[in-house]
Amino acid sequence: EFLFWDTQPVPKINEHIGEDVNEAIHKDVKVEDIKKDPYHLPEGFRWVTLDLLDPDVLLNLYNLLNENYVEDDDNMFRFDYSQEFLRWALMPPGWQANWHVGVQVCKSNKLVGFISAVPARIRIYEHQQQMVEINFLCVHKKLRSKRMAPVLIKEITRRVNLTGIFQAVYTAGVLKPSPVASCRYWHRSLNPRKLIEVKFSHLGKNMTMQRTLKLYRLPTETTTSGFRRLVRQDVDRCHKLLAKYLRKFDLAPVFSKEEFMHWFLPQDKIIDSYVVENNGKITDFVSYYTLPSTVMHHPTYKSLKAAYSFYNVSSGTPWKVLMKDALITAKNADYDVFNALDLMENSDFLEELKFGQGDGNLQYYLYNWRCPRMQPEKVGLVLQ
Ligand code: MYA
Ligand code: JJ1
Repeated sequence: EFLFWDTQPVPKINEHIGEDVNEAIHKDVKVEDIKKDPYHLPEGFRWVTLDLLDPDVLLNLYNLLNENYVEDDDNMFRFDYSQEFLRWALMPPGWQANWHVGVQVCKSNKLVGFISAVPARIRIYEHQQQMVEINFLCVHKKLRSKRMAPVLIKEITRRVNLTGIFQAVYTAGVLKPSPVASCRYWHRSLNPRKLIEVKFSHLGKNMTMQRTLKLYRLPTETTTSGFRRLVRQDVDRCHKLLAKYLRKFDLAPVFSKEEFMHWFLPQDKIIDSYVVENNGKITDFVSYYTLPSTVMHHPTYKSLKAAYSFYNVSSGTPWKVLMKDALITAKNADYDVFNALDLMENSDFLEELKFGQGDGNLQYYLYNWRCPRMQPEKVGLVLQ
C-alpha cells in the first residue's frame, strides 16, 4: 500500500500507541555514520541548493510553486505563495540554505522539484524536541508519479540529520502513515459575491444574493477598545502572552523572542498582527497571514485573496468579539475570505462568526516520533 512510507520511521496506519508513550521511533544516529553524499537522482537531473536571497532564484521557486503546488480537490484553486512570503516562511531565525533543496533539469537548468526545512523547537505533550518543519514539497506536473518525492524526502532527511536533528513536523492535505491529528478548514466569506462567482462558495439554500451579502456584511470599524496593530515595543509582553497560552496544547511551538519577532511583526502582504491593550496591559492577540490562490479557470477573476488565521490569544476580550475585529481588519484590507482550522480554541468562534466548513482537511504528522493521537482542539501549531 505505502511502498515508501512503510520504509520510514513513522507509525503504521492503525498502530496502537499506549497513552504514556512519547518517544523517538529510532535512536539518534552518530553524525559520522550519516551518508555524506546526496541521494541518486534519475539521469538528466541534478540537486541544487537554492539561494533565496538571489531574486532570480526566488522567482524560479515562485514560478514552480505557482504552477505546480497544492490545489483543492476539484482543481479549481491553487496556492499562490508570493515571493516575499516564501522568503519569510523559508528564512526564519536559524534557516540554512542547504535546507532549500531543489531538483534541476541538467540541460536547461529548469527547477522541477523542491522541498524545504526550517528549524523549530516543538513541544509534544510534556516533551520539548528540536525539530524541523518540512514544507513546500513540490514536483513539476510533468514529472509526477515517477517516485521523485521519496528522493526529495530522503535527501532533506539526510541534510537535516547531518546537523544532529532527527525529528520533523509537517502537514498535508492527503492521508499517509500516520497523522498525529486531523484538522478541518473553515472559511468566512468577506466578499461573498466574488466567492460565489468563482465557485469557491455557492448560494445557500433559500438564499438570494441580496440576503447573502447582508448575512456576511461587516462594520467598517473594529469595536474592541485598545485594539491596534502589533508594534516592536509590544514584543516582550506579547511573546510572553503567547508562550503562556500555548502551554494549553499538546502540540505547540516554543518560540524564542527572535522567532516571535520574525513570525509576528507585521509585514505588508505577508503577516498582520493585532493586540488589545488597555491600561497598559496587553490581554489579547490575533494574527493572520496572506496566501492568495490562483483561480484556475475563470475568464475574469484570476486570484482570490485569502487571510489564514495564524496564532491568536484571548484572555480579556471574548473570542467572538476579538475574531470579529480580525475579520473587520481583513475585510478593510480587501481580503475575499478568512480561513481558519478547527484547532486550538477556534471552535469557540467559527460557527458564531459565520465560518462554514470547507471541503479540505489538514493532517498533522511527526517524523520519527511515536505518541498518542490528539483531537484538533489540542493542536497548538500552525504552519505556513
Ligand atoms: S505537503 C504539500 C505537498 N505538495 C503538494 O501537494 C503539491 C502538489 N503535488 C506535488 O507536487 C506532488 O504530487 C508531490 C508528490 C511532490 C506531493 N506528503 O514522486 P511520487 C508519497 C508525504 O511518485 P508525486 C508538504 O509539503 C506517496 O504516498 N508523502 O509522487 C509536506 C508515495 O509514497 P507511498 C507524500 O505525486 C511534505 C510517494 O510519495 C505526499 O509525483 C512532507 C509517491 O511519490 C505528501 N504530501 O509527488 C514530506 N505526496 O508509496 C515528508 C505523495 O509510501 C517529510 N507522497 O504511498 C518527512 C520528514 C523529512 C525530514 C526528516 C528530518 C529528520
Ligand atoms: O479552500 C478549500 N475549499 C474551498 C473551495 C472548494 C472548491 C471546490 N473543491 C471550500 N469552499 C467552501 C466555502 C464556503 C464558504 C461559505 C460557507 C460554506 C463554505 O471549501 C480547501 C479547504 O477547505 N482547500 C484545499 O483543499 C487546499 C488544500 C488544503 C491542504 C493544504 C496542504 C498544505 C500542506 C503544506 O504544509
